[in-house]
Amino acid sequence: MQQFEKGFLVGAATAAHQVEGNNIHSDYWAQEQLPHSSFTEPSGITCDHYNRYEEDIRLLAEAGLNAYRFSIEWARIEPEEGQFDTTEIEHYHKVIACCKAHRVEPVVTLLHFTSPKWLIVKGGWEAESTVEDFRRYVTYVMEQLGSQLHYVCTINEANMGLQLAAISKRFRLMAEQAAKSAAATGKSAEGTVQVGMNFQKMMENMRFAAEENAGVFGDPQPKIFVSERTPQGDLLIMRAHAAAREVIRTLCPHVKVGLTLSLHDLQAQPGGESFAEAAWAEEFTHYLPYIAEDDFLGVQNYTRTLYGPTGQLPAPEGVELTQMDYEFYPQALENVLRRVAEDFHGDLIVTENGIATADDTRRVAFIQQALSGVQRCITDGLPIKGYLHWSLMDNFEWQKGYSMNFGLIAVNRATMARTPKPSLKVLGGYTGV
Ligand code: GCO
Repeated sequence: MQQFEKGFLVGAATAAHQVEGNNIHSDYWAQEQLPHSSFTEPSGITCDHYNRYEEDIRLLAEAGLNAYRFSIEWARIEPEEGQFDTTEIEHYHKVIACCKAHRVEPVVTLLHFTSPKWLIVKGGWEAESTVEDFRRYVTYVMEQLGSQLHYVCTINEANMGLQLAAISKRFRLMAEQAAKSAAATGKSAEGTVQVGMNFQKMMENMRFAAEENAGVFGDPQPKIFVSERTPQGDLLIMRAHAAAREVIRTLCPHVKVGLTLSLHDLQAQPGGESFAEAAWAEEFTHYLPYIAEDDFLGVQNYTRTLYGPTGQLPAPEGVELTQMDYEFYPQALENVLRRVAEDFHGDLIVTENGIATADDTRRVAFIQQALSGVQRCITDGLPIKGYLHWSLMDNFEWQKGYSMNFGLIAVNRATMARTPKPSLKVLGGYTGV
């Protein structure tokens, strides 16, 4: 094993809603409570990280990691439109101070999927007004916290909505076919999107859920961040990103700013080239004009996707699948980094990469193979500045609830006791000194 150079960020990532607990003013919280929710269970207190962040950051630091990526929860900071909660800002002040006390670099994400419920009632991520609402929130956060930060991700997986639109379309077709042939094909569709989704459950509940959503949000299909995105909504997100970047550059010129993208290693088999090209254009290339001025791009990769003459293919027969039904394929990260660097010329930070498995020895193998790839890229001159593993701890995997084990630390759901897994120490061993 070869260590990274001193200064390279070796860390782990979380997102507020997945670990903090009791995110009661958020859109997700509201959706989790609906009688016909697509969530297998509500988030509840999740990992109680809101109260236990000191222990979690200490465990991260003790294992040798030097960076922690976490998100600020907009719904906590601005629970009602225009009303900022100073006690919540104070909370994040303390989290950042705790990182610094442990010589851990905080990498902050301003929006990681969840939004305040009021924003969605106003039309959410398809409404014009969201750009200015986001600007106001970002201004407040940067005024309060910006002086203590060096790295800020504006929006997590800005491309997720388009990916969902594509997969939902495919899933609907598959579900129709499956209904005809009575074959259950839902599982493999979920395995092709890098976020916990229950498409089968969503389809079954659709009609009831629409009524319930209309009751809560005034819209049978509320436009949350992780909704099927229209092309206009996609542009709106780019404008929200640009607004945030402008605020950050003005208030905190010392901060490096970027967004993150969910990127698959798209591989074409003979005849699948045009499908793979089109998918890459949608997933990555068409964002280039909007991110060209960013300081860095956050690369988030978990697996590869194969294309054949008829389009996307399932994982090959007999390969190892993770709990998420992704193919175990840690080489994907290197391929994605090399491909991205052809067109994006700022720094690269791996802001997520990981594996859902109950067998930590597979996580160790995944990390070792993924990091060998990162190191080969660095040797070839790619400007990669950090690797932040998903995730610091087992947590709330969105609609899939607590069934996925992405963590470097296990969390006992009854007692909330933390147990570092061997993989935590293995990752910490890569930190340069
Ligand atoms: C993201 C995420 C994370 C997920 C992770 C595993 O940033 O994409 O969806 O929040 O938990 O990708 O699916």
